[in-house]
Amino acid sequence: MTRTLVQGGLVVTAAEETYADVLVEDGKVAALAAAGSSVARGWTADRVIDATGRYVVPGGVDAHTHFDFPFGGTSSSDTFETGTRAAAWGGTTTVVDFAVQTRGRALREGLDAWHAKAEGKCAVDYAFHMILSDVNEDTLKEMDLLVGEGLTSFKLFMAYPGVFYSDDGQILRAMQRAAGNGGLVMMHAENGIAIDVLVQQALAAGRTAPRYHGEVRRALLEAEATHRAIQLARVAGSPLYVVHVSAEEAVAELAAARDKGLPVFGETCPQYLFLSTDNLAEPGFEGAKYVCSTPLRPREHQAALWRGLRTDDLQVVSTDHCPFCFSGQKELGRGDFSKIPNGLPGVEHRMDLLHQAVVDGHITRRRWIELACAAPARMFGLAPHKGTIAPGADADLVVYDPRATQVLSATTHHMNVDYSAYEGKEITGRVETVLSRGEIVIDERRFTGRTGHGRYVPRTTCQYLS
Ligand code: DUC
Ligand code: ZN
Ligand code: ZN
Ligand code: ZN
Repeated sequence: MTRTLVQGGLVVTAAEETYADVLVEDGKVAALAAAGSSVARGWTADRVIDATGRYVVPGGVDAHTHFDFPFGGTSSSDTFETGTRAAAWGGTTTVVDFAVQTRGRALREGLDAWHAKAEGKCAVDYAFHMILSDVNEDTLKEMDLLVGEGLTSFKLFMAYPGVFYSDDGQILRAMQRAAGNGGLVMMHAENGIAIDVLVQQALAAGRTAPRYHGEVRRALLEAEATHRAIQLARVAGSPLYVVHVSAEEAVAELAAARDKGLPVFGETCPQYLFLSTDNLAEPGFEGAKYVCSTPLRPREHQAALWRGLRTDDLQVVSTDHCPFCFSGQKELGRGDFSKIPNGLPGVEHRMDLLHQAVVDGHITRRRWIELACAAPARMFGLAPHKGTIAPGADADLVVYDPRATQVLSATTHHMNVDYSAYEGKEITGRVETVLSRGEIVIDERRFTGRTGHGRYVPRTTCQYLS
C-alpha cells in the first residue's frame, strides 16, 4: 500500500476552497483534513509533498482531443503517447478522444482501431467518444451496444460534406436513438453545405490565403447550424452538446434554448478565448497555424464567450487538440486555404490559460476548476472518480503554483508539433507536480510518468440529466 500526503495547500474544487492536507492511498483520495492536522492525526506516508503556497486542484479532464487522427490528407501529429504525456505536463490527467467510424464500416471496427492506437501508450487515463460517419439501422443498433459498454457520446457533423457530414434526417434519427439509449449527441454545428459554396467562390476569386478560411466559415452559419441542431434535438427529445462554440450568435442560440429549460450544453476552447482572426491574418502563410473549425473569430466575440462561461450558458472548456506541424502539414494548403489541415495544438496549455483567465478576472478560481475538471467529468459520465478531490475519488491531483510565471513556446512545450499557437504568451501560474491515480507523473517539473500507465475508463451516461 503506497501512501502519499499532499500537505498545506489550498485545495480548490468546483464546490469549495479549503486549506487542507490530502492523504492518497492506493491510487485514491483516502481523506482530507485541515491543513497541518495530519501530524496530529498520525497520518504517515511514503512521500510527503509540500504544497504550501500552492493550490491543490483536481487533474484536468480534456473532453475533446484528436490524437493520431487521419484528417485533411494527413494525420494529427501527436500520438496517444506524445499527446497524453503533454497532457500530463499541463495538469490534465484524463482525456476523451474521438474514435472514428469509417464510412461503410462498423462502429466497432473504428472503436477497436482506436483502442489499438491507445492501449499501452498513454501516460494518463483516457476514454473515447465515437464519430458517427454513417447513420443507418446497423450503426444505430451498435450505438445502443456501445452506450451499454460505457461509450456514451457520439459526435455528428453538420460540416465537411463528403467526409463526416450527416444530413438533417440522419441527425434526427441519431438523436431519437440517443433519446432512447441515454447517449449524448455532440454536434459540430456549422452549415457545411453553404460553407462549401463560399469556399469555391473565394478560391475562384483568387482568395486563397489562410485568412479566407475565417471569412467563408461565417459566424451566421455556425449560429444557423446551432439553432437547427437545437430544434432537431427538441423534436427528438434528446439532449445536445455543441462542441467548439466560437461565435457570439451561436452562444445566443444556446442561451435562448437554456432559458427555455432545454437540456442543451456547450463547449468552447482556449483558442476562441485568447486568439482571433488577427492571428489568421498574420503575414505570409503564418495564418495557417491558426486554421481550425469552427474558425477563430474577430476579437469582439470573446466577450460573449466569457459571459457564457460565467452564466453557465457554456459549461465546458476543452481543447479540440488536433495538431498539425507547420512544416509539411499546414503547408499542404499553400495557395489554397481549403487544403490546410484544420486543427490547433493545445492539450498542454488549457489549465494554464484558464488560470490566466482567473488572474485576468474573467472567471473565479472555482469556476476554473468547474470548467476544466468537474463539468467535463459530469458531462461525460466520469464523476465521481474524476474531476474532483474527495474521499474515494481517483487521486488525480495537480499541485499548482499560482505565482510562478512562464512563457509559452514551441521551444519548451511537450506536444509533438513544431509551433505554438501561443508563442511568447506570458502566463501567471504553472503546474508543479501531477498525480495520476496516486502515481507521481510530473514531479516538480520533471516527467516521472510512464507510457502505459494510463488506463481506458468506461463512462456512465451524462450526469447533467439525472
Ligand atoms: N475541427 C478542427 O479544427 N479539427 C478537427 C476536426 C474539427 O472539427
Ligand atoms: Zn468539430
Ligand atoms: Zn441564460
Ligand atoms: Zn474536434
